[in-house]
Amino acid sequence: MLIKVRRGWELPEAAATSESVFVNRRTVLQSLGLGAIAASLPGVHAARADAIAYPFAKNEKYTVDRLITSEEINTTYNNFYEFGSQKTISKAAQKLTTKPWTVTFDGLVEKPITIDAEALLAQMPREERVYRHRCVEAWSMVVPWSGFALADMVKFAKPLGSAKYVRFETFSRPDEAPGMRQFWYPWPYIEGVTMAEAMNELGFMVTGAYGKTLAKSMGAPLRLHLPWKYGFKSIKSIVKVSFTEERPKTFWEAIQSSEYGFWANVNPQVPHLRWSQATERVLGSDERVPTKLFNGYAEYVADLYKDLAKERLWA
Ligand SMILES: Nc1nc2c(c(=O)[nH]1)N[C@H]1C(S)=C(S)[C@@H](COP(=O)(O)O)O[C@H]1N2
Ligand SMILES: [Mo]
Repeated sequence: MLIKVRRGWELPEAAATSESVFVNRRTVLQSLGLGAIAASLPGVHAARADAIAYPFAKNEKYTVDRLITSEEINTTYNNFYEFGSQKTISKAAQKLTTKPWTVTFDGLVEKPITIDAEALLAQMPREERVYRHRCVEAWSMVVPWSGFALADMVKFAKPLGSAKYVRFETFSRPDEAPGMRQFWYPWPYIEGVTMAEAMNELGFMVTGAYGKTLAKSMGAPLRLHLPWKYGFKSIKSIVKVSFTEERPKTFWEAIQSSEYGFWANVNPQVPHLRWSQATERVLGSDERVPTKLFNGYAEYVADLYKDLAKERLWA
């Protein structure tokens, strides 16, 4: 068996990654068995669904000219209303049972599918991507996500030509998630994108971060990340993906549609009712930096919106 150490895991990482992440990654590598390394190489699929090993090979196409936010901050400063409306839900989130976990694909598809989350991961081309992550509350992070392209998952689901939107749904477990007992919220958490947005190369299904399985507070075992949109679009702990003809009504739209629209693309020139979006607080530093149009991803996504000028594309 040929064991090849991929440059993407190591050398370029030293330049872009904070010290703690770099050290952690090396430790993970050292603790991997040979089979585990083979399983994480692109194109080599593990025979058993539970044999998927981290880290995944880094996709060097997506780089960010800022330091990666520390794992400590990312796992303990969260928005996850199922566990409470404060940032400090990390401990409460440990109650979530993430194994076994199934995901259902339904609606306008050739045939509905329910599949174990790990079996799904085993079938997808796996990679690591470093993305900017920008909340509408005007804080931001840089996160090394692991997972697979949303577009690949859409192809796996085999949607019909009549599908116009993808609707995502989070688990419903008030017994494990105390925030869900707050009946005035429109549970479960719902998000959605157009088919064109879902097929854009940037959309990413996240199963891990920092070279290992995703922390529960960050939306294990499977969440979405759309780096050009405000963070609330990036729905966590997904159990259902439906293809629809009608635009899904999202969780935040149901709460306050005047503040949280369907599109929610990052735009520094369009303030939210409560927060200016011109600059952002970089978590883990004293810095406040200018926010970029589409969060810095305009070259990838601006075309998606060129015929939609009459829509409320921002905030
Ligand atoms: N199911 C679910 N998904 C969610 C949320 C939530 O409360 N519940 N919060 C959203 C918001 S507002 C943001 S900013 C991001 C936060 O992700 P993070 O905690 O990993 O930074 O998750 C989004 N996804
Ligand atoms: Mo957010």
